[in-house]
Amino acid sequence: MERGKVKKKEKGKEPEREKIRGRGKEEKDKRKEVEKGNEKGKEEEKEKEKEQFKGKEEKEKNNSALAKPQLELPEKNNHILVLGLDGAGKTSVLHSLALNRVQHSKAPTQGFNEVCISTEDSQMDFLEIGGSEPFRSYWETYMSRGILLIFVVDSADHNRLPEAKKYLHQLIETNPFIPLVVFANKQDLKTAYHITDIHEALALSEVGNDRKMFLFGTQVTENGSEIPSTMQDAKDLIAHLAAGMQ
Ligand SMILES: Nc1nc2c(ncn2[C@@H]2O[C@H](COP(=O)(O)OP(=O)(O)O)[C@@H](O)[C@H]2O)c(=O)[nH]1
Ligand SMILES: [Mg+2]
Repeated sequence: MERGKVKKKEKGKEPEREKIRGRGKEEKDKRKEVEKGNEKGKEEEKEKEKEQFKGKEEKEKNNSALAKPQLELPEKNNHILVLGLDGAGKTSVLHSLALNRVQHSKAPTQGFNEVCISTEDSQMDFLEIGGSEPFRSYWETYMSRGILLIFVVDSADHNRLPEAKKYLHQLIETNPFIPLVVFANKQDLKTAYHITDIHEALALSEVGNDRKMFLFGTQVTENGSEIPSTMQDAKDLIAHLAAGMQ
């Protein structure tokens, strides 16, 4: 496993913003912007109601079949891809990285979730693709255009680790050089596997000698608290890797 030496930035120095564009049919108007600070209250309540309603609609739609959903597909290249099985914590991790504050996701991602993180000296365009069955068919499509793969696993979901491993290896086979950053998430849970076990369960020693690979133990715990230092380190590393791939 390779560890990158990345200069640590001063936390909280530059204001960061993220833009989130839900791309599912129902998600278009869902979330426009997540910003640090106060713009909560009433707006948030309204959004919550909307989300609940949309979630219901999506559920009904998806129950009918596992067919490819009708989605507006992101066209941009050079994305940092955020993939992994549903429920692993992709959205939570991504939003926490964007805000430097823990932010639990409120609903499963139905389709695409684009998040742009701008810092003083760089801009990173993340693309999360929903991890449930109907959306996995899009993963490979975006692999060839991605510059970095962040693969998130639920370290406590032991039963699904073989499935996660299968998808991960299928994905990286399609792009032999894309750097890989694995987040062994939910380390706060008592039953979570340690990162050395995750390394083994995902057969990370087999990802190829020509590929840069990094593994982080992550956790998204109390809403609003500062992200753990490992997540800050991961964010710095991702910025460094992404800059090298542009
Ligand atoms: N305990 C714990 N729960 C988490 C963590 N990360 C995410 N979750 C929860 O796991 C569920 C799925 O998270 P989400 O980010 O939507 O997963 P996604 O489907 O991969 O995007 C949500 O209820 C989150 O609050 C974590 O590190 N620890
Ligand atoms: Mg999600």
